[in-house]
Amino acid sequence: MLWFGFSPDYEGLVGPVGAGKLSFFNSINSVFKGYVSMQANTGTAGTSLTTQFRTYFKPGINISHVPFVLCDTMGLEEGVNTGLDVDDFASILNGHIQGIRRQALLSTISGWKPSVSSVKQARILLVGPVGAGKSSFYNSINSAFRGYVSMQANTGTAGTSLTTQFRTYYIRPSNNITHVPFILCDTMGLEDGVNTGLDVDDFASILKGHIQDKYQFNPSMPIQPDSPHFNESPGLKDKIHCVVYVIDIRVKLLPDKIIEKFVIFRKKANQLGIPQLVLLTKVDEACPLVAKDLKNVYQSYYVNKMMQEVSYQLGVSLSAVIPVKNYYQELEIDSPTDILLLNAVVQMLRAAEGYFDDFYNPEERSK
Ligand SMILES: Nc1nc2c(ncn2[C@@H]2O[C@H](COP(=O)(O)OP(=O)(O)OP(=O)(O)O)[C@@H](O)[C@H]2O)c(=O)[nH]1
Ligand SMILES: [Mg+2]
Repeated sequence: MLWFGFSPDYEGLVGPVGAGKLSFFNSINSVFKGYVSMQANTGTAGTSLTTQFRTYFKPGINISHVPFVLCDTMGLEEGVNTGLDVDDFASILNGHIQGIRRQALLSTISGWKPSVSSVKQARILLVGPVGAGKSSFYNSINSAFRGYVSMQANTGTAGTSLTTQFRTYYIRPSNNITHVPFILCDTMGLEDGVNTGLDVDDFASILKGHIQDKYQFNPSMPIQPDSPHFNESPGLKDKIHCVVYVIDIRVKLLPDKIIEKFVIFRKKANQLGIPQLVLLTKVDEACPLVAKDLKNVYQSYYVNKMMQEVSYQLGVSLSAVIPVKNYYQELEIDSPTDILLLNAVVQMLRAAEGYFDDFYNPEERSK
């Protein structure tokens, strides 16, 4: 049996039929679980019993993060056109077989923790124009973690913002993931008029951790300190650690009034030292190439042009602009969508890490 280690996150098992690749996975899994586990099918069948490419990782009871993924393949056979093919082998190495990338991203996210011990989860704030896809992004991330499409937050189009409350959404740990190290905060949409949509004072209060879950926004008046949803003395864990501006890729030119609001928001977030990213949603509707196959997203001229446009309009670097497609009508999750969504979360956690670095104190390091 050959053992290929090709990144800290993945280990690939490749070898002749019946060499013991799956039994090896079962054995490693048993060591982690503390009892003998036979999750993967093993046995002898003449030709390879494993006919699928599979990725496995599972934290045990006392272990919250397993820092590798075991990837199992079909057995090698002597003949031509039998057993694992050399082209498929190359595709696996290059990460083209989607399961690996998705599992690796999930593993990276679940293994992440803030470098400040008093904070267990990064608070990520979603802001952006009405209908940009803020609530859908939460639903989509929740779906990617659950493994099926979930539509917990209300989404849709209503002229003015459908979301009128401040919501802090936790993602429930599932079978493979024991800890989800971030919280997504959803807000009312931005509108171009005065006294409509999310107000800049409320935005500043959210950043500082003053506004609590389920606060009902009032566009004509910001939150008052006597509100039951006002937290007078927020800790570091209640503050926002990363701001994400959510923008619909199909909007070629943002209205001037929205740009003006973004400029004020950016200034506030900069003053508080909070990293900021841009999420470009609805890439599935950006151009026919991407509509046909989401994997073409970084090859699309139109997507790239819009990424540059938004980076220029909002004054953020191009590397801070992340394209995604949300789940909005699908009944099942799919790997290319999950990969873009989970990659966006990884970028957000890396940005939040920069925020925590400012509070880094070797004495108070996260254990
Ligand atoms: N094609 C496509 N449609 C999307 C995508 N994301 C969201 N939508 C649609 O866009 C509409 C608005 O999405 P929401 O998630 O409600 O937008 P929001 O930013 O929360 O809007 P407000 O709460 O009103 O400010 C919904 O009808 C979604 O179905 C996407 O990635 N692709
Ligand atoms: Mg919403």
